[in-house]
Amino acid sequence: MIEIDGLADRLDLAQRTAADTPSLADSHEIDSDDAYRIQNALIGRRTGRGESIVGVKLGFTSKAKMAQMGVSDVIVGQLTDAMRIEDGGDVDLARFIHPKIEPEIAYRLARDVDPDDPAVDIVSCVDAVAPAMEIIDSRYRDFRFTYTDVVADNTSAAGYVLGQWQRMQDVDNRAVRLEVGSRQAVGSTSAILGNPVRALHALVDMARRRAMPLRAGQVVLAGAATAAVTLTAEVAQCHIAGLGRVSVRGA
Ligand code: OOG
Repeated sequence: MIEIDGLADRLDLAQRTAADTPSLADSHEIDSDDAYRIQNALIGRRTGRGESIVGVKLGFTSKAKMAQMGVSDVIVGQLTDAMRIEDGGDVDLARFIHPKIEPEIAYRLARDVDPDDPAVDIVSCVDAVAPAMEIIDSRYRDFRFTYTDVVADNTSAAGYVLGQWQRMQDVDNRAVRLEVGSRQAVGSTSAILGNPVRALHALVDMARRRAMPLRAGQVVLAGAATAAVTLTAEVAQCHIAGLGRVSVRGA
């Protein structure tokens, strides 16, 4: 039997104290179901402290990310209100262990989505799309983890920032540029599963398998379009052609 609560406590403490922890896989045999149970227990600790769930995020939806991290299957994590950073705002780097930042597309759900309904059309439930960035901060030592480790660790989710919402539209094949100080990563939105809209379909699939509710008003981060860049005490900004720009400043 895996100690779901004990492992969730270990990851929760690592996040709250910004102190890394060894990979769970070094000492435990964890399967995907256990990993999502640990993730839910971890989120339960956050909601128990008054945070609310405001959305979901997908990970490993691009080849660049799969190659960077050596993992090759889509994962899903949960976003809470405490992870939100205002566009143009400062982000205190001392909160994190070894933060990185990624350029993303965000979708907004205008209606609840029932993943068990075989006729569900998630795209028709989305009313807006925005340029976004996600801060990831693996709680594992040296950012080294297995697939089940990263799922248990809420897919490294640590922070997110949203630009201006735009009407829902096809955002395939848009140039993406992430700059952190003088470092940059460039790519295209089509790096996200061939078209970021596919991330929405992948999400319905995951939500069905994991009994994960998808509610009106929630944000969906579709996954990084490029490899992640280390976040330092500089301005990080992301530009997506036709959608606009979003920024934060590491402080
Ligand atoms: C896991 C999170 C990956 C993405 O967009 O692919 C992710 C990690 O690399 O630590 O969020």
